[in-house]
Amino acid sequence: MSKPRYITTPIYYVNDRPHIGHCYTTGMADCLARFERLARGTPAGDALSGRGVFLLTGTDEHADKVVTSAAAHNMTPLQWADRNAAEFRRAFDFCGFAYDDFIRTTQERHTSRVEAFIRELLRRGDVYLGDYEGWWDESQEEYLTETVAHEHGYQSPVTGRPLVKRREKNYFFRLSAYQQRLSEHIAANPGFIRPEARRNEVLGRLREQLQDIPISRAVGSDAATQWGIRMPDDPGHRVYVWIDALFNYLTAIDTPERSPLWPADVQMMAKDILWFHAVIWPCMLMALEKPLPGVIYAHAYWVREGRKMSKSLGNFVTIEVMEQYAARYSLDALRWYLFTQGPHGSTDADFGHGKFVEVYNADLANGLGNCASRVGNMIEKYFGGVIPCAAPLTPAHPDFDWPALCEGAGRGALEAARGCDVAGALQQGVDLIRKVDQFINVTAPFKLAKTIEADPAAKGTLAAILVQCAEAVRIASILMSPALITKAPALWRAWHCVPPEGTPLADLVRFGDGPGSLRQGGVITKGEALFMRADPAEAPPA
Ligand code: ME8
Repeated sequence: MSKPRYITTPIYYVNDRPHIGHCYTTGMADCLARFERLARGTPAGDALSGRGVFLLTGTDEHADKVVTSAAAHNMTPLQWADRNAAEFRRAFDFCGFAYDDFIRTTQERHTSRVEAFIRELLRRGDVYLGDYEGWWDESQEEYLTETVAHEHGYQSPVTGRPLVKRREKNYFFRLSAYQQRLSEHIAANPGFIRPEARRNEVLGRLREQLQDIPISRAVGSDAATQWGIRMPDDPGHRVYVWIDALFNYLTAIDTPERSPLWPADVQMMAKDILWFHAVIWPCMLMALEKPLPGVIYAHAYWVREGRKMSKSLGNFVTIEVMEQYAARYSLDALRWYLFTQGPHGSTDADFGHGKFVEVYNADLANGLGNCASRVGNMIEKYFGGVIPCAAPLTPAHPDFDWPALCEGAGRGALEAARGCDVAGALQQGVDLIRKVDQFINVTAPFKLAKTIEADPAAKGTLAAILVQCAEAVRIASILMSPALITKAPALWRAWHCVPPEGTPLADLVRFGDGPGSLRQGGVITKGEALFMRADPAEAPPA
C-alpha cells in the first residue's frame, strides 16, 4: 500500500496581509495536490489513505515584527495574528485552494509539540546552551554568517538595511554535526533540492564548514521579547521563530491518524527561505531520527516592474488586484495565469497586464473555450446535440492517432507534475487543444457536412471526426482542470461527462473506451461560452 502524499507550503508571517506571492506558492502546491489526486483517483475528501493527498498551509505568528505591527494598530499580538491569519484564509479560499489543514503557530497543538521536540533535542545533546555573537538582519529576523554579511557589505541581502552586531546567551542546535550526512544526502539524491540552480547554490555554501546555530532568544521586559514559545524549563529564553516555524510540518500531523504522512513528499517555497528548509530543517530531522522530505522546491519571485515584491517595500500585487482580475476574467483565468506564467523555475516573473490578456486569449478564450464551442456547435448542428457514436479508436486522419496522443498527454502531464513542473503539466492540455484545432483544419468537417445529402457515407465520417474532437477536448479539459476548477467542471456538466469519482488519470485519459469516455447517445448541451475573448486594448482592471 502506498503512502498518502504530503505537500506543504511555507507558513506565512502575519505581520501583514497576504499578496500574490503567498497565493502563488500555496497555489502551486494546490495545483500539484490536484494533479496528484487526479493521478491516484483520490476519492473526494480522502487525505489519509494510501490514495490520499494532504495539503498543509498556515501562518507563522511568533515573529517580533508581529508584535511591532500589532502595537502600531493598538492590538495585542494575538488579536493582530487572528486578524491576519483570517485574511490569509480568506485569500486562499478566494483562490479556491483545497488545503486539508491550516496551521497557526499560536495554536496549542503546535506550541505544546514544539516544546516536546526541543526537549527531545536537548535530551539527545543536539541542543545545548552557549554564547553567540553575530550579524543580525532585523528586517528578516535572522543571523547571517560572517561570509554572507561580508558578501553583502554588511547589509540585509533582502532589504538592504544595515546589519547589526549582536551578542547573546543562547541555546544552540548542533548543526555542524550533521553537515557531512546532509552533503551525502544531497549528493545521493539529485532531486532533493530543486530546481537545479538552487541545489548548486546550496552545495556551494555547504563547501564551507557549518557553525552551530542559535535557536533561542532572550526573554526581556519589553513586549516583543515575550512573544514566542518558551524554551523547556528555561523561561528566560524563547524558541527562535524560525525553529518554531519549521516544526509546523511535523506538529500539524503529529496525531495517530496523520502520522503516516511523514516524510513530506514536496515542500514548496520561494528561494528566500531555501537555506532554512534545505539545510537547517533536514539536519533537525536527522537529529530527531526522522526521514527527510522527498523534494524541497524553491521557486523564484514574482516581481513588479523588475523589482522584488515584498512587504518591506510595499509594492506587491494585492488580493484586491487579484480579485479584480478574477471578476473581469474569471478566477480560473487568474489561476491559469499564475500557474502557467509564474516564477516556477529559477527566473523571476513579472506580473503584466498585457501578458495576462495574451495568455488568457491564447490558451483559454481562443484555446479550450473556442475549441469546445466549435465542436459542441457542430455536434448540435449536424447531430442534434447527440453523440452519434463512440469515439473511433482508428484515426479519421493518419496523422492523428488520438488514443496515443491522449495517453501521451496524460503521461506527460503526470511526469511534469511529479517533477513539480505545474506549467509543463498544464501545457499538455493546451497542446492537445492545438492538435484538435489542427485536426479540424485538416479534416474540414464543416465542408464535409455540405456533402452529406449527396453522399450518406460522409455522415459516418463526419460523426467519427466530431466525436474524436469532442473526446480529445474532454481529455484536454481534464488535464487543465487542476487550474480550471470551475470552468472544466462546467464543460463536463454541459457535455454530461463528469469524470467518475475515484478514477485514476490513466483511465480518465483513455480515449474512446475509458470509464469517463463520451458515449454514443450522450447529450451535449450548448452552455455559455467558457471564456469570453478579452480586448487587449482594454485598460487593466486595477
Ligand atoms: O518567510 N514571489 O514567511 P513570509 C513569490 N514565515 N513568492 C513569494 C513572494 C514573491 N514576490 N513573496 C513571498 C516566511 N512569497 C516564514 C516562512 S516556513 C516554515 C516559515 C512567498 O510571509 C514564498 O513562498 O515572508 C516565500 O517563500 C514566502 O512567501 C515567504 O513568506
